[in-house]
Amino acid sequence: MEARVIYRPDVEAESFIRQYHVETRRPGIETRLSAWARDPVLTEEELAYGARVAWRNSTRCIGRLPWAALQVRDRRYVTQPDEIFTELIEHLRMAYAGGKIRPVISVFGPGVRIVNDQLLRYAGYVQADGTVIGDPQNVALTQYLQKLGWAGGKGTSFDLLPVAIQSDTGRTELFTLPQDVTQEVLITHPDCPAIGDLGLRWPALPVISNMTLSVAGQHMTCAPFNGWYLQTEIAARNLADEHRYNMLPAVAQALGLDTSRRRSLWQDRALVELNVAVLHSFDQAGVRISDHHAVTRQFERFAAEEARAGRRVRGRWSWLIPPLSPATTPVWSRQYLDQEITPNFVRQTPAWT
Ligand code: HEM
Ligand code: NRG
Repeated sequence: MEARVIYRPDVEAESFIRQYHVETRRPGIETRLSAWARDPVLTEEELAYGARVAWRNSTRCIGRLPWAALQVRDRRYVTQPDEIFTELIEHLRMAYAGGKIRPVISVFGPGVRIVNDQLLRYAGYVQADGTVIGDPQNVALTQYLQKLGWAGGKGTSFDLLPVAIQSDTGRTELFTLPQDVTQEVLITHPDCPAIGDLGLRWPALPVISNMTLSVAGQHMTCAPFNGWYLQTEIAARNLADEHRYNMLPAVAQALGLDTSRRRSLWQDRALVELNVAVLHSFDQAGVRISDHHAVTRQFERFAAEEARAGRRVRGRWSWLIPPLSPATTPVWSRQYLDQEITPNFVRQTPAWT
């Protein structure tokens, strides 16, 4: 059974409870619906299934094949920032698993949110001349954290930011993650040492912490989740984009390419080698990472499994194709229904706007 685009919480709740019972072949729909009318609280099993379906419904995610294996930590009874922070540390440990990264979501109680868009983010410091040291994408977040009292880091290009947790009193508290849960991978190239000399690095885990989990008409604003990285996210965007770390000129120089004319395709050649370097580095470090050829074939399997279950695959094609060699992947020649349904993850407006 499929969910529909609906907005009334009671309708959404009934729709989800029916979907849960049908998809998991559980009897007793009507009994559960009347119990819900008296006490509209998701059971642990319903919440876990709702979070998994929210991932399954994420139109911009190419990594959805293992949606049913998402580990769900029901922490709805936790609402205090210091207790949430302790749980975040435990989340990171469980998710990293010595490099064998596992997809995990922690669902916290009402009235709280995490200010940071991800748990592991690098500061972006604006210099007097307007240039940025660090990640230009995180300038506003960095300034907001400084306003909240963060003294700033060492001033390197890769200073991890503290985590800000906002409670329903409006108070925001800052926490620094211990080093044993903030693993990073140093980037080296299998046969170009000069690329390793650039000193590039990236966090092992993407932990998205600013999306609301919406299940059965309920909105869980503090529900950080993680999977593992796809190398193009780091190598073709974060380290490569002109408005991010803008490393292609330095990589091209390390490779000894002719950068005097774009027509030499130095940017394209540097881009491929940076992607080779990121995959090589994560593999060497024993940290799980996908590549765009494997993940797009896994997505084909996901689409086939969804079709077999009688469900339409929703997707936003422009997000699903990789930013490197997209036409070499099977997703290139597919079309998907670009439509949002619940359960799902919904973006929040930043705390500083
Ligand atoms: C987006 C890969 C796990 C939910 C994405 C994107 C990629 C990706 C490449 C596009 C990001 C971008 O262009 O900035 C993966 C891989 C996973 C994984 C390789 C490995 C298991 C998950 C999990 C969830 C999830 C566990 C939730 C439970 C989402 C959502 C987006 C997304 C909601 C859209 C984010 C946004 O709008 O900014 N994923 N993902 N993904 N993914 Fe996944
Ligand atoms: N592009 C972002 C991360 C977005 C989500 N990607 C994942 N999600 N792989 C970046 O930090 O580069 N996930 O849950 O695994």
